[in-house]
Amino acid sequence: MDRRKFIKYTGLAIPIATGLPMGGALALNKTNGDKVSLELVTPTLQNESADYTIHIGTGLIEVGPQLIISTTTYNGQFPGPLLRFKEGERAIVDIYNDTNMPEQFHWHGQFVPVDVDGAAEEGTPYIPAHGMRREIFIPKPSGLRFYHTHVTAGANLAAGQYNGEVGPIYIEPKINPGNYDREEFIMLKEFEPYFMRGGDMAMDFLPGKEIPELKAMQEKAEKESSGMPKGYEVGYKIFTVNGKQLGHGNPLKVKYGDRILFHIINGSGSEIRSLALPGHIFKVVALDGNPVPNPAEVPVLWIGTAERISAIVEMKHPGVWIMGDLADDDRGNGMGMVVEYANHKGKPQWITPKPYKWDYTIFGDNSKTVALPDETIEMLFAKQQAADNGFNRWTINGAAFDMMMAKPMFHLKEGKRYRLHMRNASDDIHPIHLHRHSFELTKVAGKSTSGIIKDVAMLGGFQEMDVDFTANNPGLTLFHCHMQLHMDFGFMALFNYIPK
Ligand SMILES: [Cu+2]
Repeated sequence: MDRRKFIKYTGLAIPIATGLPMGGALALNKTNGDKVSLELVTPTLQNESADYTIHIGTGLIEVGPQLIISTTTYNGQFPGPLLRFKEGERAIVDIYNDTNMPEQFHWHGQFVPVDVDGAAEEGTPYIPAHGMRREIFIPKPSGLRFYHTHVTAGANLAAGQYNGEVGPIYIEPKINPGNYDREEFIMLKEFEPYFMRGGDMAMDFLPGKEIPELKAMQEKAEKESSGMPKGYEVGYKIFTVNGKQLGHGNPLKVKYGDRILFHIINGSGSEIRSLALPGHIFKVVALDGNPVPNPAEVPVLWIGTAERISAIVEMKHPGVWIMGDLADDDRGNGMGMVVEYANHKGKPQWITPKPYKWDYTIFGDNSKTVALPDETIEMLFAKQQAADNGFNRWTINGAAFDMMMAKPMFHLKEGKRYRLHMRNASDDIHPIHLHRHSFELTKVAGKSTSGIIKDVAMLGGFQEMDVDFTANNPGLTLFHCHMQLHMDFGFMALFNYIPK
């Protein structure tokens, strides 16, 4: 580390450190959210080496036969390298930005301080173009997490999460139930984006009925803007699993009776994905890396942008199969991988599964009544069709997020429990995401549930959802739809912590 960078780092740490009482060392061992920033001050030797080094840069990746694309990657590969951490054990990661643009490196789903989180809206410093940052933090909670860029792309399809800046993280739990033979990490990702008018994404796989009042709101807005064309949406030409189109990657070789734990990440900038493996079922054991109260078996997975699913598949249907997306076009353009049983050869088979509704609550404990929160925060999401240079503008409680002002809209008191009562007055599905905290699903499409802990959840068109969380990680906290196109055009809000 050069002298200037070292000073920058200690410049951050010293004021906190000098404020520590003599007994502060005890606090360093605590891993509850509110003590996390103290961990930053643990002395690091100037020459202490990093656990991982990441280089952000433009590179070429081979996604198909004779098909090489240029995109921004981590360490020249897609997906970025798998980072394994141990829960609660301090980690050091050096991030070098070898591009010409400032970068944000977001630790998605972790309880980290603002300085590390990787969101400029919260105040995380940028990693300067051709500069670096050393980040020191306590990885948590355990389970499947991931990292991705967090810069605004706007109308630039070469920026943000439209490119290859996504990689998996696994934080080893202190106790591992280990009821499987091996793990496979699966990253779903599209490339070669383009703009089109109107979308083609499946919208009918979530349960629940549309709420007439919410539908009427959109219809009223549409009437007021009649004559406007539909806003731009993003489509893709290339679809990959772990950076390879179907048939180009190595087949997943399995034996009869293998129990494989799939860790699946939707690394898309804007798409919702589905996944099926003909003749097999998925036993969902964790959502967004967090074990579910009721591991249930399902024929199909639906995974919103930035969601993760950990599911065990018992290999009991010999053959050569395609594990792929239900959308024929997307699978045809690469969204799938071959699963090949030992001693079986031939053309991989695909069988379209029956339509299946994706209901989060089947994984929950639906017998308990969740305690009332200290406060309920009302949120209404709406679309202003093509209102921003042909792009849809998105609002939360009537306001599109203003990147320049970055003014907190919602206020939290540390230790209190909050319910977000979210209502979607648009026909789009929104994978909503809260930074630096996890939330518990408490009501989805009219059904109460408990015990499902997530950091992203899909809110259906004209539907409602309640999620509860405890304000236990002070500092600015970003809330947004995880679709790049929605968050960049208004669908964001900041929470701040205020004195009790
Ligand atoms: Cu959205």
